[in-house]
Amino acid sequence: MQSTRAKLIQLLAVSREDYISGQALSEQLQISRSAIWKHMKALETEGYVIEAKPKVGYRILNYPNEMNEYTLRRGLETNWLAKTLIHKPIVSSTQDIAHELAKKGAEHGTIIIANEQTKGKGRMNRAWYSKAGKGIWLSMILRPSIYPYEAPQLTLLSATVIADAIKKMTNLQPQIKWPNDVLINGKKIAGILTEMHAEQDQIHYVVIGIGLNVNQEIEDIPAELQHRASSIQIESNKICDIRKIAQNLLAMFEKEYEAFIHEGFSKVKNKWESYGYKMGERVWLNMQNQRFQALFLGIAEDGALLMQTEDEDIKRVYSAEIEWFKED
Ligand code: BT5
Repeated sequence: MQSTRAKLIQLLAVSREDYISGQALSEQLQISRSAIWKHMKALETEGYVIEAKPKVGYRILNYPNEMNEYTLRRGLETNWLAKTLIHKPIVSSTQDIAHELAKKGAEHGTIIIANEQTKGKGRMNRAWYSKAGKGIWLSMILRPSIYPYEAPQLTLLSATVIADAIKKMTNLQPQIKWPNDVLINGKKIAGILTEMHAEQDQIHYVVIGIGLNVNQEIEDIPAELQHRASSIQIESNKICDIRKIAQNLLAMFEKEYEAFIHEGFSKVKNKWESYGYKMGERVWLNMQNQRFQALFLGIAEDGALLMQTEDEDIKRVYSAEIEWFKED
């Protein structure tokens, strides 16, 4: 059951720039006009800026830095992405909800976003810390017409979109650590988890999970991660509007996803390389029980890492443990 307050916000959000009369609100919510006025005052203490025009009605001039379906939708510039948008205050993992919905036939572009995750997931069952109200924790359901082997390219695409959004909205310089981490000043601030349900040559659906640390302070980050994880606020010293970043992220993702589907991976590859962490540097690789140094040249057309070994051989690396943070 939606609370009266939530219904009130919804009615005001739907009428957007137009005023909605106290009479209409009182009829639709079945409460008195003085009760409406009290709710409006309460909303103002929550950070909403409400204009009350005598004899005309009410409208919301500004929303607080709070995420819900209405605040997220307002000002969201997408065509199909987030047409179905589900916001939850608290979930175990947005990935799990996305999988359940996708199995039941949820449409391409469905977004599940939460304020807090109690069991956020990284790759290989690692934990992803998702403190309430401090970041963007979202999953998108996509049904792309690509082959399953091309799906990892969507991870690389997502990383470039996160980096672009950070660059656009802050004065920070993001970098992407292959394959799925976005770093600022060498510390991880975002991670991507791409999971899919597919057959040999057909994708049923992909769920892309994005976790982006926005307003954590250092004490919000678990002690054991503080030396390698960070947030936009820690790095920029500014509190950011999480909702605006989420909206930008979605609008930019939609555009780049369409370009990728129609034009292929090469633009993503170039963009990715412009952000590539340690590109042009030597890194240590552990592969097939061997440890060797190689020069990180960039990524291939299929998203693999291009590594040049001591004997000048160029290897395509799809999975290897890379010692990104080792200096020698
Ligand atoms: C990732 O995994 O980086 C993918 C993270 C995806 C999270 C999103 S949030 C929305 C959606 N719903 C979910 O349940 N998941 C997705 P991986 O590369 O395996 O990195 C995981 C590692 O990052 C952990 O083992 C920690 O070392 C570190 N880590 C955990 N939480 C972090 C955080 N909030 N910020 C930075 N690093 C973190």
